[in-house]
Amino acid sequence: PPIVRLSDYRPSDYLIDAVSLDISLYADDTLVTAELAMRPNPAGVAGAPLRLDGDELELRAFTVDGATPAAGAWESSPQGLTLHAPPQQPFRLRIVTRVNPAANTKLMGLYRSSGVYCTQCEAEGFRRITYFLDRPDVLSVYTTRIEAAKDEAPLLLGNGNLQEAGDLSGTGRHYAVWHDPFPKPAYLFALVAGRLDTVSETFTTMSGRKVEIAVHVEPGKADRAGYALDALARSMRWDEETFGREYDLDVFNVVAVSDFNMGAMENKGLNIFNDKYVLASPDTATDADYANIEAIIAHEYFHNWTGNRITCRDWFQLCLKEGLTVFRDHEFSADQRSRPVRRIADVRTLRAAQFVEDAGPLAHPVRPTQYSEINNFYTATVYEKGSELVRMLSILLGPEAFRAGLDLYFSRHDGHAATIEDFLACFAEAGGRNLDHFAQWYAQAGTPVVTARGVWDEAAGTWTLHLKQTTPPTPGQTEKRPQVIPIQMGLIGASGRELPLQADNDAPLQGDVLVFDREEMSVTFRHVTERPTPSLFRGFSAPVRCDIDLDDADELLLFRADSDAFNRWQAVQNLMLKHLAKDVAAIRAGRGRAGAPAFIGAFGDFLASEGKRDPAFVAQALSLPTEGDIAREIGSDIDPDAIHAARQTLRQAMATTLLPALRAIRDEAEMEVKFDPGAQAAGRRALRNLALDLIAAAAPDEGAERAASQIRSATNMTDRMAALATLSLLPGARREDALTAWEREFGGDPLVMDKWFGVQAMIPEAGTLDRVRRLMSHPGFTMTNPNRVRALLSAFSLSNPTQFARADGQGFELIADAILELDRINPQVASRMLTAFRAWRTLEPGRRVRALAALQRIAARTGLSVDAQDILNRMLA
Ligand code: DPP
Ligand code: ZN
Repeated sequence: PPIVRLSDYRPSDYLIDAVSLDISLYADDTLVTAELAMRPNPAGVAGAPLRLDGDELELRAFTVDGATPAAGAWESSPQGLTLHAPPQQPFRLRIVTRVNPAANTKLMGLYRSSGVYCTQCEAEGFRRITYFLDRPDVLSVYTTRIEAAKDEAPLLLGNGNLQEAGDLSGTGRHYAVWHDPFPKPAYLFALVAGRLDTVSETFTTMSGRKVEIAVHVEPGKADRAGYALDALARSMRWDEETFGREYDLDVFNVVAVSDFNMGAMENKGLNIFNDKYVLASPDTATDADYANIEAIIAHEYFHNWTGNRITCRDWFQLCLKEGLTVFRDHEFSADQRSRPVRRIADVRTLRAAQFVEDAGPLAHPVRPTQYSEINNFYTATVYEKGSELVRMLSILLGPEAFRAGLDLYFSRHDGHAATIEDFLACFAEAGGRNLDHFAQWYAQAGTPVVTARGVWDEAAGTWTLHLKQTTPPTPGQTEKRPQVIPIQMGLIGASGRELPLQADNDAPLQGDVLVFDREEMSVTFRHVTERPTPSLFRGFSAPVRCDIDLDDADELLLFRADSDAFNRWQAVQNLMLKHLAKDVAAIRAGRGRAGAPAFIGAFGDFLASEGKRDPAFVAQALSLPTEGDIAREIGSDIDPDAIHAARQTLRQAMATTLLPALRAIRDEAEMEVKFDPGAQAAGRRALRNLALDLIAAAAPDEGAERAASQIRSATNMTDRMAALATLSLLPGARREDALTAWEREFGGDPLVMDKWFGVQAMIPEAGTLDRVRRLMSHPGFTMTNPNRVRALLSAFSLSNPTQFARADGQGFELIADAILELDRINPQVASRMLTAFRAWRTLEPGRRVRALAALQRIAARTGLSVDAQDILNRMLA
């Protein structure tokens, strides 16, 4: 496949000022008439040929200024249309294409989902609707006429505001004309036509304008749309209050569809969502679902300014909109819920997804410099690390300069397609500082490792911190340079009190942020009269790994006394991870499992003292690292069975020690009468369910009994699902009965059945392989729906390390078979599933050989999609 390079960017030779679309919808025979008002771009090459992008298109008619051009003057194929010598003054193209929405299983362009017509155009889906300059720096004003059968599609939605609607008498068809006054790139185009139920309300903006906001869902599901609507109104208010951003159209529509490749899409005024991130009721959605819905509704809404009003010049700048918008949705969730608890959850995600990506063959800079398939760059690095870079900017600049920089960005680039350089220039100007070195974060891949060593001179009353940073090599980048790393920090005295931070005058310390921007640095702090324990990277102030020589007593002090909640959590994680890594080594060396570590003793007091005050935090702190976390800590020569065994041992030891306290939590907490999806109540449920899970580890029979009874008596899906997850780890009739009962009760509800598929796919037992195979032929499962595929197969490949990476290679082969089947249906979903192999080189040699064999078998298939080939090429390089 051809490679696109950032260094090859040049402006388009032609511009499209206005687009008028007429789309006449029929399930397998839709006609699209596009009229494009075009002109040569003064910034382009005069007289250049015009090449419009296409993808699997069928051309029906083509005129230039009303006339069909001469035979040799143009050519077309399903993949493009070229006009060799276009007019050199404004001209109009009329293009008629025919598309088949019902046959579109790639779910890119115009397709049907449960009978609803919908579109997905990011990144390059618009070219599957009509021939176009499908690039984000070509901005046009769109007017869209949608026509469909009235009974099939009573609701017709487009971008912008509704201009006109009516019936076509005698045909059973009707139409609507939507006009979007804001120039936008083609990837933000959308339409929806179908039979949908609606919940709506009026939102009054900060300047007093009335906006009709609505959520549209499949018939019969309106009672599950209220939370999304509420989250939308809260997002709109928050963006006004926090960043001064006001909404700009008369309507804002959100539509939930059941077949969707990604989470959701920020099309102008018409966001289209995967229904998993809209539909919620206490009976069907867990607290995690509610939190995700709130975050994704906010994310897509926030794109209206960071993505739509200001878009990206080219796809290499994807992080310009995604990193910034993830940062904004993280801040929103932190304000709506508990800031430290959200931060812990976000960092867990970052480490589980991005750190792994950054350490393997798919590592790439936040702003990549080349791609062969852009869909493969909607990654944790672009999104999550991209967000961390914006967070570091806000830490380095401080809140006022950061806000001023953002205001400047909004005013200077509104209506334009911008770059990372444009973005950073606003902060450099507003903050009065040079950000050239900081910009390197966008260009250099890999996770820096910061080694920190402290030396206390008791007699002098000084403490000197020696810092060193290195970044391991990544594909195509063997030489790494030092980065600008903000270290938010504090020093804790032996008694647990915070010591004042007084560094030497020339130290790059801004408040409590030490700016570490070279390979090595030493900073001396004065007036350190007692032995300090450093608390570094408070709030996870930089996306790095920190190597620091703290012993268990130091970690326990931080856990007890740190004023930074994130680092209290981190201290517990460090204690557990260090212990687990040692235990894994012992198991592999045949030395048997370790005894209960002493630090467990501290957890009892913690539960008792803070369990009631901040249950969500306590639940986070006492959640063991995942098997993936442990594998990352160990880094290479991974044996998932040894990791599983070590983790089970610690889980049991913790549970046994804490058993009385855990039982007390279970027995004291009363079941809630009315479900409250808020963070406080969710925290109580999290702690109660963690207690259940631990009880099952210490006393399996008691745990199974409690879990089975909770499934029966639960008044909400969070408690029900948590109990099923606990029970799923306990082989026996009770588990199988519960699974059967679940299927009987929720068989008709695909999203709830996804939880059932997922929980079974994650059972760490040899029998899971056959179970997954069986479930693949369950009537509720289909390879054509991305949510089903992810619920069963991604749960298996990403969250069941002992079975996916079975020593006999059968787990790899199962997923390889699925990828080969899926690639013919939906390449985007197939290539995403391939990335489950991204850490294959870190496995112990036997499993590594098996993983390689599975990858080579996939690579040997002819006719593989570009998407899959791209991932394979990089993974096997
Ligand atoms: N632009 C979309 C989003 O992240 C892609 N799914 O919001
Ligand atoms: Zn986004």
